[in-house]
Amino acid sequence: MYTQALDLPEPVSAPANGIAGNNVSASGAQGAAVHPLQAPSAAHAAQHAAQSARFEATLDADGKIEPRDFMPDAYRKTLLRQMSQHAHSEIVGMQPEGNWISRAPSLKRKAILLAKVQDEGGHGLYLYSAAETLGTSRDQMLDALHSGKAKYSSIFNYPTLTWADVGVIGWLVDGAAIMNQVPICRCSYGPYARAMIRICKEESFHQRQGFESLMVQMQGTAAQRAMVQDAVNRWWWPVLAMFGPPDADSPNSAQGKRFGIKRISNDDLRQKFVDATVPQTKVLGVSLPDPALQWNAARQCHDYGAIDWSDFWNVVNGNGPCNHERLATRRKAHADGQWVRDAALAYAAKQEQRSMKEAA
Ligand code: BYC
Repeated sequence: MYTQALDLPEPVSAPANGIAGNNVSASGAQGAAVHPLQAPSAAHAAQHAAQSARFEATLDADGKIEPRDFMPDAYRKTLLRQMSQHAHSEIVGMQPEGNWISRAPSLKRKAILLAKVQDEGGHGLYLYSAAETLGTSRDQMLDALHSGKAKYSSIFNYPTLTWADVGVIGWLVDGAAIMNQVPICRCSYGPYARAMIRICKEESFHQRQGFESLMVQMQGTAAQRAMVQDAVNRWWWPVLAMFGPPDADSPNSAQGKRFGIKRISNDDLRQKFVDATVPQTKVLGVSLPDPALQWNAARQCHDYGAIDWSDFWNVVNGNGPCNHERLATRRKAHADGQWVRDAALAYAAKQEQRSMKEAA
C-alpha cells in the first residue's frame, strides 16, 4: 500500500545551534557528509540552514516530508512519540474485544469480531513499519511498551463486562478514533499519512458494525436494552477523555500543529465527536450519562459536562482498572511468539546461505 525506504542516511554532527539532522535535503538530494568529530564549519551551518528552510517551506506548502528527507530532530521525535503510541494502542486495543471472540453470540458476530480484531493488529503493523522509517526499530518500540515506559491509549484499560461493550467499543471508541484519525490522513509525514488512509477505511467498517450490533440488541428484550444502556454509561466519559487533555493542558499540541502532524485540537475534535454522536443516540434509543448535555443555539454545538481528568491521568499513569492485565497479556503474547520470530530468522538465514551458494 505504501513503500518507504529503510536505508536512512547517516546523521551528521550537531551544528552550532544544537539541532542535529541528517544530511539529506527536503528534496531527497544528498548533502556533503560531515565527520562526527569535525567541528561544525560555516559551510555546514549554511547547509543546515538551507535544509531547514526547505523543510519549513515544505510544511508551509502543505507538502509531504518523506523518510529520506531532512527533518529536524524535534520533528522526528514528535512523530516517533505519536506514531509508536498509536501503534501500541492498536495492538493493546485488540485485547478488550479479543476477550469476547470465544463468547460471541452467533457465528456471524464471531466472524465479524475476528476480522475486526485482526484489522487492529494490522493497523499496529502498518504503524510500526511507518514509525521504523524514522530510524527506531520495532524491537526498540516494543521494549518501551513492555517495560511500561511507552504510552498507549487510556481507553483500552477499561474492562469489557458484557457483549454490549463490544458494540459500544465499535460505535463509540472506533467512532472517536475516526474523528481523531481522519485529519491525520493529511499529516505532513508521508508514511504516517498514507498508513492512516487505509486504517480510516477499516475503522469506518468497525464503527458501523458496532452501531448495527447495538441496533439489533436495542430491538431485543428489555434486558438487552438495559445491557446496552449500561455499557454506554460506562464508556461515554472515558471515550470523551480519549481525545486527550484540554487544549490548555496539552503540552504537545503547539508543536504538533506547527509540524503539520496535529491538524485539529483535542477540544475541537471532542466537540465534533459529541455533536456527531448525539443524533446517533436518538436513532439507537439510548441516553448519554450527562445531565449537562444540551444544544447551545448560540454556539451551534452541544454543551457537555465536566470530564473527570483525575480519572484519565490515573489511567494514563498506569493505575486504571486493567492496566496491569493489559500489559501482562501483551508481554506474554510477545514471549509466546518468540518461536515464530526465531523460525522466520532461521528461514531467512537459510535462504541467504542458499542464494550465496548459488551465486558462488
Ligand atoms: N491515552 O499534549 P497531549 C484505535 C498523553 S487505537 C493515553 O495532548 P498529543 C482502536 C499524550 O501522549 C487509536 N495518553 O498529546 C484500536 C501526552 O503524553 P506524552 C489511538 C494520552 O500527542 C483498537 C500527554 O497525554 N489513537 O483506534 O498532542 C480497537 C499530553 O497530551 C491520551 C491514537 O493514538 C490518551 N487518550 O495528543 C478500537 C491517535 N491522550 O506523550 C480502536 C494518534 C493524551 O507527552 N494520537 N495522552 O508522554 C494522537 O492523535 C495524539 O497523540 C493524542 C494526544 C490526541 C492522543
